[in-house]
Amino acid sequence: PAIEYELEAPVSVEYHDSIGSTNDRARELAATGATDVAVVADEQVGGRGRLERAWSAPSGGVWLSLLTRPKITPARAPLYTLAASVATARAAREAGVDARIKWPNDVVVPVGEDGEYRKLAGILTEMEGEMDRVEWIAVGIGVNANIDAADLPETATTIREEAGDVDRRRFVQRLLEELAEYRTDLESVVPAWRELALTLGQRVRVERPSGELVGDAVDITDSGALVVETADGNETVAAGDCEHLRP
Ligand code: BT5
Repeated sequence: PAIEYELEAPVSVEYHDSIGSTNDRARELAATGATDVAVVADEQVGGRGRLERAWSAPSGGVWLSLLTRPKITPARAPLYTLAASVATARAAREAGVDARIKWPNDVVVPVGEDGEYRKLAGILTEMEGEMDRVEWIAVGIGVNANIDAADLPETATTIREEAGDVDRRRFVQRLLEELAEYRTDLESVVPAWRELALTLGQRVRVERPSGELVGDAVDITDSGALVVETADGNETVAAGDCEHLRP
């Protein structure tokens, strides 16, 4: 198989040369009661973004979903998205890419000084549970690794394009190790996130279920919500789409 590789990981790893979506496979595994499994694929033919968007996932990328059952409330689940973006940005930086994080779920490479960027990776966190307890969480991480940028949407970039190909085995291992560390100390991700954030200090437009918000992104909270300073005071946004505006 194209990507079947042995690695020392803190979880068990299931490999696929080609799959619909690693997040769908993680859901299937969740239904069997499994936990601490990473599903990794060379190619996805039905990759998903947030809100039913399609995610391009040709051969050569790092398409990974980690299924785990942390003892947390759903309110803290967004911290897993931040943890995945920090781990991904750090691994990409070690590969020589100027990776930064755009709230909430994008790892990007800045273009110029205006908060513009190209997208290198995206995170899709899905979960099931009750009000007070997460039953399982599937953290989906899609990294444009050893792929020609021409094979992806125009707004995308790849590790190949920015710095040359990476050893995907080591990259995946690195991601899983860092995610395992946050498992025992989830809050420690917040300061790490701040250091890599491209969004903080930007003028932003945030689309959230209750409507649009324009202001300056000034911080994130302990649970990973974005703090936006508007003419009417500060507002925190737990989830939404965020666009960087020109100053
Ligand atoms: C995301 O959604 O960024 C989450 C992507 C998560 C992908 C991983 S791969 C492993 C796991 N299995 C899955 O099926 N999914 C996860 P969102 O923020 O909604 O961004 C989606 C948008 O990014 C699309 O509408 C496109 O505009 C753009 N896009 C699609 N493919 C891309 C790519 N490979 N690189 C950069 N941008 C892309």
